[in-house]
Amino acid sequence: MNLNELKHAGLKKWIEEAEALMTPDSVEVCDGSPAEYDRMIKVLLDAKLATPLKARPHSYLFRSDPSDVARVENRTYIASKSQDDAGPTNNWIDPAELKNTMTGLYKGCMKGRTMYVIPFSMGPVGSDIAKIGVEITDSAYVVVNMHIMTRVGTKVLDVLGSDGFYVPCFHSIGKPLAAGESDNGKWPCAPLEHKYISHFPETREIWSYGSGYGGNALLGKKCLALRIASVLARDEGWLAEHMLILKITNPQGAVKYMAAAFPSACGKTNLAMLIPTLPGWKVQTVGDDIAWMKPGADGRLYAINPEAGFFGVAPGTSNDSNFNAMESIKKNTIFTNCGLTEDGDIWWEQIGYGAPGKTIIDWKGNEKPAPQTDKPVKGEEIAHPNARFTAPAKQCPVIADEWEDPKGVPISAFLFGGRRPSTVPLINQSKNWVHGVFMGSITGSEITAAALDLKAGTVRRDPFAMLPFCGYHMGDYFNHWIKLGKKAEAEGNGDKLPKIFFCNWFRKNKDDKFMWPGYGENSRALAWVFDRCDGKDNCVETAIGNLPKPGSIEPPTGVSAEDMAELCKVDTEGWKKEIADVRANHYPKFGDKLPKVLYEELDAIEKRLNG
Ligand code: OXD
Ligand code: MN
Repeated sequence: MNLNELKHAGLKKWIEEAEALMTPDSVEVCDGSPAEYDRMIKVLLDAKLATPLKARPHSYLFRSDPSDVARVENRTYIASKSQDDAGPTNNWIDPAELKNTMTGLYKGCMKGRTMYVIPFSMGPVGSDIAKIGVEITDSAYVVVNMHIMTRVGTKVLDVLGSDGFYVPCFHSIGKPLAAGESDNGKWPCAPLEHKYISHFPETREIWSYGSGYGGNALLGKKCLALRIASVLARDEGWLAEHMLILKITNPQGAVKYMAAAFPSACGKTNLAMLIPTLPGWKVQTVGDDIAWMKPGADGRLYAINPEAGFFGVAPGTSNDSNFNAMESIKKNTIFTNCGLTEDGDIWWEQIGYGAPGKTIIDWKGNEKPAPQTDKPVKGEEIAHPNARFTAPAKQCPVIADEWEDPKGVPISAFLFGGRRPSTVPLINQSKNWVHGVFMGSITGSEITAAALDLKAGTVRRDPFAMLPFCGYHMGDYFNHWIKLGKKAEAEGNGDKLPKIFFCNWFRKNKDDKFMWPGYGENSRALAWVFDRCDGKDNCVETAIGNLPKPGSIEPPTGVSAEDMAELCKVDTEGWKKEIADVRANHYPKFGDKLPKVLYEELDAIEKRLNG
């Protein structure tokens, strides 16, 4: 599409200003067509950045620069006018200063390249809950990934009209090309000290520079759908959350939808696609990473998945851990930083089988002996531990029919969880909304000896799994949740709000062995939650919440009755320590903005534990 065909004068002006600053050789407005996708792939093949995979139709492997393999949290900024609005858990730079620095970097940054303009919708095009963004980028890799992860193109411009709202997103890999120069197989990006992933919450803008990878570059995902959207949600009275959305059907055919927040790498994609071991139960997927939720006219919270694809962590994904993900990536998939086998397929650690053939190319492009088993060898990984697949959500065999319903699906339950080897029970229902917000606020994973910056055994808190993704002060964010509950109650809709649960699939016994098998067996906990939402008599009230009544969750094979009892009991001493840790080390981080009712909740639980 030609720039002059754009109906939106503000958008046209913004693009022209970007062109003048970044001086690309040409500008293309993306139409989102399959032909455009194929043309971008050709550009990437010609630049020797993409490798076609013989074993998977229409699928390609990319190898990034070893310095550009993950989100860069220490280069990610929330540049609100006042530092206090960004809060103590976000990096902050004054917006004028940051724009000044980045304008310097953007000057001439697209020389020798094409500037692609990607109009995209987060959420079904035209949905009341959806939002439009426009990303300007000089990376064809970003264009193809955005094609899969969002809805791109002319249809989005039609909804935008001549004066619609969009979130403007600048992205450059920060590697201009000299005359006649080509990438020639070398992933283009800027050095770490020049990388910036910046958010301007007041003006709803995103400026990213220097990285071509994942959440740093596909700006619809973490940048728009979480950091900027969390600010929009605060201002407009809805929720933008780091949550999967699943549909669960019981043997009688009744349906509920649940949304769950876990810190990164706790198995959200696996839970969203799980195959229940409980006979007669069915789980289907609505989303695996992000949920946008708005109160509907009936007082219930309706959720959409703003994304159109899965950007999943590859290592660890196998037919055993996530069969449906493996089925989703059989074709039309982009792989990044995976191994390449002799027979032209991808491979990664814990894929379920050793690599076929004699040799394999690792994620750095080096030939290695093909591993006989899929066990990871620290520091010698064939696939980078954060290697990814980008696959269309519609390819998931268990995608729910209504996953693109513009009005969203009504949520019955929220689940919060992390990796907690001790203390936190398998599943626990909050006593009320505020207690549920308390559960979300103390979510986190216990760190292992592998993490260098904290003492093993301490809990790295990741409240609501939003710590790296909240675009404003986390204390205000907790308050936003509290207010949403109060408002629903004031309107007589308190009982329509989702019920809130704390869960933990990662309890260990004294021998450091997992007590719960997880994966498909988690359906047992989901079924209990389902029945809880219907008010079934399957719980006991305790000091820490409503726990499963003995016998209400049938233990899976291999879990003894004693272990089951242990998984579902109150560890009074453990919880006293937990409360003390939250009081001394966690809540004070948020200063005056920590809602008082959460301290009151802490006091109340402590009192019950001592009582
Ligand atoms: C992700 C993350 O990539 O949470 O989804 O880090
Ligand atoms: Mn995520």
